[in-house]
Amino acid sequence: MSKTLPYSMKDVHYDNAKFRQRSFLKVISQTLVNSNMKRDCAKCSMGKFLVLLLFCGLGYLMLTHTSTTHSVFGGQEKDSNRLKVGDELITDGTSRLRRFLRKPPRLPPRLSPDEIGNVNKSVHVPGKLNTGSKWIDRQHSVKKAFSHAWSGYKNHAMGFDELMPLSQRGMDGLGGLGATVVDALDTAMIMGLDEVVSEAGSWVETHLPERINQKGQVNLFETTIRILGGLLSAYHLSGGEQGGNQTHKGPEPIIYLENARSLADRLLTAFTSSPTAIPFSDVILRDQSAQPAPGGLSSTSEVSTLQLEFNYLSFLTGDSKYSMESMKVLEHMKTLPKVKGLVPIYISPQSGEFSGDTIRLGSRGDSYYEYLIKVWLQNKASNWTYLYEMYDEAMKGVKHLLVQKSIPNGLLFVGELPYGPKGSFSPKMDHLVCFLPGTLALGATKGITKEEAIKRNLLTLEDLENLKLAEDLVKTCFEMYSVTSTGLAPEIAYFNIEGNSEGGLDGGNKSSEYVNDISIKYADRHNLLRPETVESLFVLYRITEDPKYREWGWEIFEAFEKYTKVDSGGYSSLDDVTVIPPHKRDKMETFFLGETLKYLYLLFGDSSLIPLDEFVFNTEAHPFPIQRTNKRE
Ligand code: DMJ
Repeated sequence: MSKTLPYSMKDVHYDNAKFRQRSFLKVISQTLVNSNMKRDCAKCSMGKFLVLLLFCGLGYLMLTHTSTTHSVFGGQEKDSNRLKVGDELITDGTSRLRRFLRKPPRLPPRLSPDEIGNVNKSVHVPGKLNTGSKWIDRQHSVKKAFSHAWSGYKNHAMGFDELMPLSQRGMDGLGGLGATVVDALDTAMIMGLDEVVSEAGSWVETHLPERINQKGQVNLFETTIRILGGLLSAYHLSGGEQGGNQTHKGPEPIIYLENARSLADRLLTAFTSSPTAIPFSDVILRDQSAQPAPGGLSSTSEVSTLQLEFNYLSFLTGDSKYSMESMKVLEHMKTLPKVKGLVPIYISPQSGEFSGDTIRLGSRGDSYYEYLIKVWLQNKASNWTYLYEMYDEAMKGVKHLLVQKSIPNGLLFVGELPYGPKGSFSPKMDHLVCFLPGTLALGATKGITKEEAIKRNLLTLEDLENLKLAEDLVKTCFEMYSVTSTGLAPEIAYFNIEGNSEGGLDGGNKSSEYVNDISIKYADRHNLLRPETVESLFVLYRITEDPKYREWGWEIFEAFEKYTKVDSGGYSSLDDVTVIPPHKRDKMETFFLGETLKYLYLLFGDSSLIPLDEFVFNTEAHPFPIQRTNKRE
């Protein structure tokens, strides 16, 4: 494994002083230098000397003048300031002068040439992103796709977890709680599809309570992110928090909250029956009991991807038990040994320790990293700074240990350490890892636009580095689609690196610039309609406002339309994305309606719809409002 940083500041050319917060004295001295005062000083006349004196006097007055300034991140204040986004400091003139005299000059967040271009454009006009009928039309196409997916499900599989679009029937792969109904519900609300909301909502009201009481084994994580998460966001979006002022068709919002609570009361047994803070992986709903997965271990990502949902439920009900139990997991994980913030993908509910050495941001690891920053963002009022610190350290670990560049054309990617930090590096990247660009961008600006964050001087150099990494990685994720014949990504890609070419097929699109950088193994050629890349495109678009992310999203959407649409209703997974026509697989995952189409719809729509500084999306794309106050106590 290369010891040099594959991704480092050498790739970021920040060299623009334009946005520095400069001291007034510096402004004056630089003005003098720029106007050749230095060169002319030798022959300085008395008049010029007086002008110089005047400038100095003015400078002193400005320095000592009392004023309100925004806190600034950077230099020595970086760590303590990082957590104070938006705070304002009142400084008095004397202390300001003292600071100026004592401290070395604070490093400004410098800007790359690209950034200079962006920032120099005219001031951001709200809504300017969303003009143009092209995007309205494209957003409408996504809505039509959702209706087509829903109609297939409704006609052939209503009440089952998933649609089998080819055989036109349903299957229960997630425990039988009607997962597609609940996963799709808030997407329909966001799209304003009243009829779907009404159909899905009535099903929840009529059937879900009984299912929750009577069904058997369910996975704690899947049930939390899809069902509990879907119910909670439906409650919010239907106006539940406005005291029954219903904003959508369907049942009274309280129905969603009651179901959420009844389900969560059962899911809690996974926590309470474990001998440690780490919950068991499965719950038997009708028995209200829990059990470990076969083999005894839980996935790291699964036990650490429950907190947004349980916290929000505590907030809504005023009952702290949900939040308390789920947060014990993260509080415990804080104490465990890590490798530069990175963690193994298994953990034991029996011992509470990590198990094995495998480190990756793909399956079983992914949303651990996502929830560290999102739970912190959701609960700023709780001051859980340890979460931000864990996230920050982990992202440094990612950059040092997992990010490399492919050959011959230099795509940045996130690989794996299957045998821990002392073992060899694997250039394997699951499509699941493509959540990371979005998470990195969100962690950098905390949901506001990059332009706004720069204007308010809120970004540390680390934030800018993470944002740059996010932009590079989302390009790689997009290229994982572009290199294939179908324009759809495989489940797993391998990147060719110096001294390690894994072998495998190329994607089949010979005209792609990166066809020699990416290999696909025979067993990994399938596509499950996953959302991670369009999720990151959506977040990157909202944050950078760069229209290329919308164009990339549109290309992906068109490929889904072309190759996965089933005439009789629904969309199918594919067996092989490298051949045309691809063989269809008889399954439509619930997250195609819950996540993939929702993110595409939001990507093409107005940025005031579910703003990223006011909502946090759970890992299944269910948006919860960010809590400004904490009702847990
Ligand atoms: C979803 O259930 C969630 O996004 C989860 O975090 C990862 N896997 C699927 C989508 O690919």
